[in-house]
Amino acid sequence: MEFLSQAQRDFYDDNGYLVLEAHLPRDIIEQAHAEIACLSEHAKSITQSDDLIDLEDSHTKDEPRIRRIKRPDLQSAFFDQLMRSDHILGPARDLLGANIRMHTAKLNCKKAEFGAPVQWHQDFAFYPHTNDDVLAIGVVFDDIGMENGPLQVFPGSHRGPILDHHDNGVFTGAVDLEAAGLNLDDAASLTGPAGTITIHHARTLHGSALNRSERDRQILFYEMMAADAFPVMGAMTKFESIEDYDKLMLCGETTKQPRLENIPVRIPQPQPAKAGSIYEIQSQSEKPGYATYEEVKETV
Ligand SMILES: O=C(O)CCC(=O)C(=O)O
Repeated sequence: MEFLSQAQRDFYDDNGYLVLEAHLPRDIIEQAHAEIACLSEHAKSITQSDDLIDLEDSHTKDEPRIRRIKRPDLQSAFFDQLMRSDHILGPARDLLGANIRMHTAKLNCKKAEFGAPVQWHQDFAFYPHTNDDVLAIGVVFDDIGMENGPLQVFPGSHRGPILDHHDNGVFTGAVDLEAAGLNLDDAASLTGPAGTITIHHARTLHGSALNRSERDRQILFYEMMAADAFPVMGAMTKFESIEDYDKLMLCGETTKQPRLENIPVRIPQPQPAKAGSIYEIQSQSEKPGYATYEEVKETV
């Protein structure tokens, strides 16, 4: 083990998630906030989500409301370097081995006063792979408590099935907890101060509520996998060619030999009419889930 203790590794194996409190130094958090402010400027010039930014439904140019900064690693050298640093790859190597490829990166802003929920889902339902050495590392840039929409996970769900993420025969990326026999009270809430990192397995069922508080909850998710995990046909993994796929390597050696494991998989197809960010995909789900701003705005 390079960074994690055996107890932390065992906890991750048993529960499908791990929290490393106050893992990043203060100066990185301060710099991250400055970068986010810079990348957010673009929202003032757009009225619809584009390749750089996903907007809340309530967004206007005068009152910009950013839901997600897309591919912060491509928009900012700082976020690219952070992804490649030992702060992130140290724990990742302990869980995935020496050879790691990135999947994607996204900064979910969940801004104060009604940053959107992310409905319950398993990442593996969006991007099934030949083995499940696949995870997401969340870098927490604001203090997170119960009031500002912490990431919530069902411990041990990474060992269970891939649940139904379809509505009316179309992939809509959300799970109905009750239909799955689950109770919200059994979920763990991943709270902690700015600088904390969360790690969740791609099969772990997770989501997060509307941010009803006056404090932002910004988390940057770096998704990655063992280099020998290859996407199964129909997965929402994007790359143009095998050469491009190899450019996604974060450390170690690439391979052309997928490791095949006997794991549960579902195919996220057909895609819904509005394919885009998870927020757009899940907006087409009819399943019950976390309350949205549209549902609560009359009461606040
Ligand atoms: O922002 C969150 O709380 C959850 C993020 C997530 O699961 C996703 O973007 O796929």
